[in-house]
Amino acid sequence: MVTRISDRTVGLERRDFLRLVIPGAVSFASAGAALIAASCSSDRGLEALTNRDGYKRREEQQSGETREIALTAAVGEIEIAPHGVYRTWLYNNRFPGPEIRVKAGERLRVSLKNELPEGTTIHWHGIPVPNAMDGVPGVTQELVKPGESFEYDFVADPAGSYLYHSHAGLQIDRGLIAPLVVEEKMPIAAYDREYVLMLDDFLPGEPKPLPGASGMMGGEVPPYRGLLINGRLPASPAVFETKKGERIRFRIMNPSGATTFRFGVAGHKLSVIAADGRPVKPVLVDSLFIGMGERYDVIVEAANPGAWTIAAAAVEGNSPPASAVLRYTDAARTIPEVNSTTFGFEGGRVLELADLQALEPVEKRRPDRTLDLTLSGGMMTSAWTINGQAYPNADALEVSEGERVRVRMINHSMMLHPMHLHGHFFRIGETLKDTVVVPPHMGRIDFDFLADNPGKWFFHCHNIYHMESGMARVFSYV
Ligand SMILES: [Cu+2]
Repeated sequence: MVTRISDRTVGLERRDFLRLVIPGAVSFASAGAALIAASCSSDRGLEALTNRDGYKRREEQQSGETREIALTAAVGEIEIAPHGVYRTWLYNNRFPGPEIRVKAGERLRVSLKNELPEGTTIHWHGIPVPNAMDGVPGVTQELVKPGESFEYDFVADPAGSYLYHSHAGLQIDRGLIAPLVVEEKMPIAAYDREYVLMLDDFLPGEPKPLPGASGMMGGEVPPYRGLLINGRLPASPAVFETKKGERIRFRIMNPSGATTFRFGVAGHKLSVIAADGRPVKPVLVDSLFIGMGERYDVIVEAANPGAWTIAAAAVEGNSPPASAVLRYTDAARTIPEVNSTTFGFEGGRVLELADLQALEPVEKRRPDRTLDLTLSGGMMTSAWTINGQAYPNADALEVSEGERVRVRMINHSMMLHPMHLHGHFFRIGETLKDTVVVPPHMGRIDFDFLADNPGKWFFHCHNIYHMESGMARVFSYV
């Protein structure tokens, strides 16, 4: 069965996605024995990157100023051209929310004031914060009620591309999403200018839980009205300027509610330099897949003057691709001619997980504990489950401090699941990430993490509709 899953001009089919993603996953699983055999005695690696000694250690790691930031979550209006003006929920009346940008080691004190009609929280996606700062209602804090405030306080470390967003219910699909950039003290690559690209799906009005599906897709997709880059539909695209000879760093982030994208820049290659904030050995590709919650940093060499489409096409669902424009300052035209060849998705090299090799040392010691997790749901039921249980009616995943935990996931459903672990980076293959897409139809992904940041850590599918319907657990070690 081959299902057409996105705009025809992109020519991406589910079959292609499976082919591209599964080989990497299989090689990680089968490489397990070799990894154990090759385990070394060094503990640097993960420990150097993660929050081994908890909050006290991180306080000591503050090496810069303290930044005080005020965020108000409130009802506001956004214009989504050409559709019109919508009332939605926003941080500081901006969509996407205001970028927070700090240097590694700076302390962030963010005061959140809730002027929404419902409770909310903020999660600092990807940063191994102290547990009490993690922003998961019912797990690490109570909902911040309407009219109340909460202060988040943590050291922004390590450097990388992150997100911040609401972790209450389906509020991500209201507009409560924003980029969080922690700049390196020493840049991981040379570049002349930088742009942040927020890939999103556009849902007017109130997000509602989805019913179970009985159709071929094995799961519902919300009634999105289009796909966005930096809050703009293709009819009114964001334009990113460059000059011939420049190197551009794009921080590509996917804070969307339920959309995995294939991303590319027509006429240009992408040199991938970081995955989920962690620097990797540069890999030159033509396009990449980015699931909900994932981030990739890429360098694009501006060597092909003109105006070019930056495209992000949905892997599931039927919305036409999101797009923006890369425009050389002396280009005659502002808007590229859109046709089937301008996306650059035909053929070419697509980033695979197995291509990613961390620049930092990664620990490969034998795990102390292995957990097998089966991801299911979507057929004849609205529940999405892990080992048959739908959160919050689900057991905690018990681990102990200091353990190396291996998580082996298999996806019995027909939709992909971007699984996100709070509070830690995990090792997958030769790299470190915090979110990884488990492919549909028996896709397998294994990862290892070091239980070095005590607390109750949410682990969940970052498709918020799956999360809200049960695909979540809590790793607990306190
Ligand atoms: Cu999911």
